[in-house]
Amino acid sequence: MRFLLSIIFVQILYIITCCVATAEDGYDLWLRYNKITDQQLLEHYKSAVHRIELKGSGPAVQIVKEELENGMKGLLGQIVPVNVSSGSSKNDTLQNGTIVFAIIDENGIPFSDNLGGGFPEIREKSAKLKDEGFLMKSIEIQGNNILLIFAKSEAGILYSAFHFLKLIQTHQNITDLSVLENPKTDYRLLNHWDNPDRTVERGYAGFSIWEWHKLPGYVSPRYKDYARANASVGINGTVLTNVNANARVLTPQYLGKIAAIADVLRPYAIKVYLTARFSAPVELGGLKTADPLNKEVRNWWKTKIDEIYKYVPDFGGFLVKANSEGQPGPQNYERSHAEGANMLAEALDNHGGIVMWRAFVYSFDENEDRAKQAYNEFKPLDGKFRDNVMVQVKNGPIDFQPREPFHPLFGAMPKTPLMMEFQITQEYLGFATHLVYLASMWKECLESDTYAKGEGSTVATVIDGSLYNKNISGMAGVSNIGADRNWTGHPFAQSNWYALGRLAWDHTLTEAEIADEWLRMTFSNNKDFIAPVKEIMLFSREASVNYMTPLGLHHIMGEGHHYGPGPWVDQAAREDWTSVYYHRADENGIGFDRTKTGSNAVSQYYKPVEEKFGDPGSCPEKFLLWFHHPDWDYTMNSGRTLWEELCHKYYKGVSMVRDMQEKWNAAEGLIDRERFVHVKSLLAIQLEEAEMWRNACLLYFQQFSGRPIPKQYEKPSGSLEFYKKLDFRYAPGNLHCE
Ligand code: BDP
Repeated sequence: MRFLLSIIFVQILYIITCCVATAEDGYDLWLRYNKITDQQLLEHYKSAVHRIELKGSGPAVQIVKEELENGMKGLLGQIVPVNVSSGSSKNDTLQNGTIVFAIIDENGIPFSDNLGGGFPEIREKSAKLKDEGFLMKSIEIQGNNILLIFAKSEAGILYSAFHFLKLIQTHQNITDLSVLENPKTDYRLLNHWDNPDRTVERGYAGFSIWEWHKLPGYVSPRYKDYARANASVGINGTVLTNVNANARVLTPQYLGKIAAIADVLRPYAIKVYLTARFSAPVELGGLKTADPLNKEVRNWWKTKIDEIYKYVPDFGGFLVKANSEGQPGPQNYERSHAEGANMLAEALDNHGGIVMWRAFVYSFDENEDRAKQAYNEFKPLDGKFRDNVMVQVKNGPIDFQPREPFHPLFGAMPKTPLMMEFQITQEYLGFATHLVYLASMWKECLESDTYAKGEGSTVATVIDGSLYNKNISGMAGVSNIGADRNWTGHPFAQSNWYALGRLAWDHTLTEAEIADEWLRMTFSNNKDFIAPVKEIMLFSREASVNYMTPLGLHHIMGEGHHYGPGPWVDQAAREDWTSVYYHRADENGIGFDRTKTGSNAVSQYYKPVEEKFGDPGSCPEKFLLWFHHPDWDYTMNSGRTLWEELCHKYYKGVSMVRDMQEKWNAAEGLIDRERFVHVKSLLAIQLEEAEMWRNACLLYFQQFSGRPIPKQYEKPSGSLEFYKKLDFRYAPGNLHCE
């Protein structure tokens, strides 16, 4: 009887463990190594991966071993031994089903001509390998199938391991591989807008993951999982602190904490960067000035930077927001952005560090169209920056709006490496409540043709350094990560973190390819799930543009917190923080005239882009109200009037959310209940808020158009007054609310 009871007990325990193990809370992101359920496939992988030889040494090699062992155990449900050895192995016997990961040194490939027909191709490809890249080649020797994976560095072997695991996670062929991967940009960074008190500027997934008050005594295990996730998508740097910088992070008290984080990230090939408050020499050093040409100031920074490197020997460098939105900068001392950047860059250069100097500037005194100011400020400085400075430019000329034309600085500074700044956190795209897949937006920008050197001078070619032969290149994303259990709040917001890494690695990937691999790894390989849900992702951004800011409208959100609609905002600390400044709706029409008759911002683009944007007839309708102020009866391509088209777009946006809901509901049962229900609830909120955006904006603009909302559409449920009274002041991420 006792025996029977103990069997029952063990069985109950087993059931409980299984349930707990399968509960999905999103913490594992796309690194879920769940066992493959398709038996045939499982057998196939089991025979293809018999044993793993890992050749090399260093901390990343240990990580690769751990990751591969865990991965195989999870995916295949069996232990695959990973045998680590260093040095070359010309005499190795390569059995069937052996996977060889090897860091190749200056002596080249550690196997001689013992590689069957694959050898010439391997030699040729390995010559093209860059530092962080990797090469995969399936070969057959005497009937034995072997997969060789080579890299030149620990980072490369790390990336190759995640790539290999991804192939199995996404059910790809691994027996006939010929892959050469090199990253397209050098600096692939997250920018955390995190403060020392753990609030996150524009953060919607809880407090900052950096537990400053407990560091360095307690180092959260979460940092390692963060590093893993980033390394798995090729992110190799992270700026830990907010661009609205706090000088205290540069004090020894904080440097000790930063060193502890850097120690966790280092083996994952991730460098740590900080934001530098320009006035730090005054605030911390007690100097009377922070003038970048002042000797004492220069010395202060040099000493400070030397000190940082004592704590973090591979410190990456600084990200700087200067003379923007009240931040101090070189212009306080009548010096240029270049003079400011160069002072820091010179001191960092001794240690191999870089400066990322932000071009997001607009002045308090300037009475110029805000969209033009960064270009006016930075273009004349082309050629004036040191080699280890990159100018970091937001994708569009205003501020991460749901849709903006590309920033005119791209292509306009041939002598300066320009780094891309995308925003992963959805400040203007429904926070962590709306499902909006941002890769579509980023690709739209990357593929825009600047015509800087004629046709084909896309933004991507500026960013990856190929257009003007730059030595360094980079892409950054403003992080959407917080202390929420699932990291990003919305389960689908994880896809935006993932996509940033993937596009920084390879901007030629399509948004569909990225969505596909992310869905497979994060949810399921079931095609009945993938096909409709991928569709949701791919049209989600257009849906959000439609229900928020169609036809080129921009910056019409609530003031301060930026949540929900606020086209009526006409009072703010400055004119260009109001909505009316941007939409300019009146009885005649709507939109910001940025042609010759207006601010002439179009003149900042190269021909023929200038002409295309400058003429309402050729301007893509998605940018019409960005560049023009057509009248309400202006005829659109559809034959509708502008007012009708505006109504059409807003209603279309809402119906697209309904479509998202329908498709999602059909996925019930195909994935875990937890995340299914979570997304379903958020989609219901998204629908409500899409309706709120539509109703509020149309009722507001109708005051000017004086035209009815066409009969075929449902009537707005609330009045304009109702929407105006909604108060979102406590929406998260707004650190300046009363
Ligand atoms: C805006 C944000 C503000 C940031 C600023 C920036 O509203 O919180 O500090 O951008 O990028 O989008 O510096």
